[in-house]
Amino acid sequence: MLQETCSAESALGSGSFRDLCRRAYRFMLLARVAEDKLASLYRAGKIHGGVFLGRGQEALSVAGALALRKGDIYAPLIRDAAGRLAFGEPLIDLFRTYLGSRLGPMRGRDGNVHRGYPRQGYLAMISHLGAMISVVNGALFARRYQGQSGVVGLASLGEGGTSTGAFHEGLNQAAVERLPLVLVIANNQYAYSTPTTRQFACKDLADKAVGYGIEAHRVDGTDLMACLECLGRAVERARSGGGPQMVVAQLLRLAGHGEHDDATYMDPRLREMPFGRDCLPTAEEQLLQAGMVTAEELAAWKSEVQETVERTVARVQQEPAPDPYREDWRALATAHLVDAAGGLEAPSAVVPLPTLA
Ligand SMILES: Cc1ncc(C[n+]2csc(CCOP(=O)(O)OP(=O)(O)O)c2C)c(N)n1
Repeated sequence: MLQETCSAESALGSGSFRDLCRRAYRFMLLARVAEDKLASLYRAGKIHGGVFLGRGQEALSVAGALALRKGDIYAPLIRDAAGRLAFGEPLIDLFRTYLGSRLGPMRGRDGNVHRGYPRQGYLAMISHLGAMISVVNGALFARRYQGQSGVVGLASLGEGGTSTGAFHEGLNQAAVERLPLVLVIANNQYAYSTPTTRQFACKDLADKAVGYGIEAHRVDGTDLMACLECLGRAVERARSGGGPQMVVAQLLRLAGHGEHDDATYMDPRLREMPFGRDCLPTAEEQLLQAGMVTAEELAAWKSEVQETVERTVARVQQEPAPDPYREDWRALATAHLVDAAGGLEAPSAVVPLPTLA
């Protein structure tokens, strides 16, 4: 049974890998700048509800999304702003959801991250704690029954999620059925305030794969190139009949659980560990050293991204909030939303909402 530790050395010389790294970095940067903006809007009292950031996890997140292709299934979680953008979600959807715009994919009804376009394989998250594994399994079964092959489903998870019953049931089913599932576990050292020592007793989470009879890949989640190589390989293994793939990444949550959480319980020494570094400046260094980008390009990208984020927020702040007197509230908000919004290829910005009753 394959158990490997990933590095990017073999991929370094290739031109397509260079392009992939450049794209990946830009999505990481976009997510970081957008999430920093969200944090400041939260502090200014402009956001009702929680804000959950993926700071420190952008490299892994983006690598998962970029390893997928059209027709695949993607189930991101709360730390996956970078992956969502890389999978094709328009930036404006993020701000419209958090700021409660009626023009957003959830029409202003969701406070933060439960958005998606299921018809396009981009699943709306139910819970952070393992629930999405069996949803991805279901989507993969549907493709199987429709006679489609070569489709991969990727589900994100935190290490805390691996302690749940949903994790066990979902992963066991995927293993028994040899579904093309890629389960990406971001071991960011804390589940809210619970450290890994109180979460699992095995030495390495990847060891759990043996018990399920599936393949495992270990990766440094702060190393963009290693993540791209690792996720590319895991997705291809799943696509070509290798069964479920577990990817376990070591990194550190560089924020609180949410922006309401000052995370004073976190051990500051973790920042000094190899997995404690910030993947964004690390990726910049990597790209510069490999000659994949120039300092001038980096500077231009940064100001372009900053400007895009500011412009998007300014636009969303002018948009209407839901009107309780005109909304056709119903138990399943998705009854209208998903079909109407147009999804990933036609950003919701240009698609009219359905007529309200
Ligand atoms: C049943 C249930 N209990 C608690 C929560 C609150 N909650 C959401 S995420 C989370 C921690 C998850 O930790 P982990 O899986 O390690 O992911 P991370 O937050 O570190 O990305 C908790 C306690 C919840 N959503 N559902």
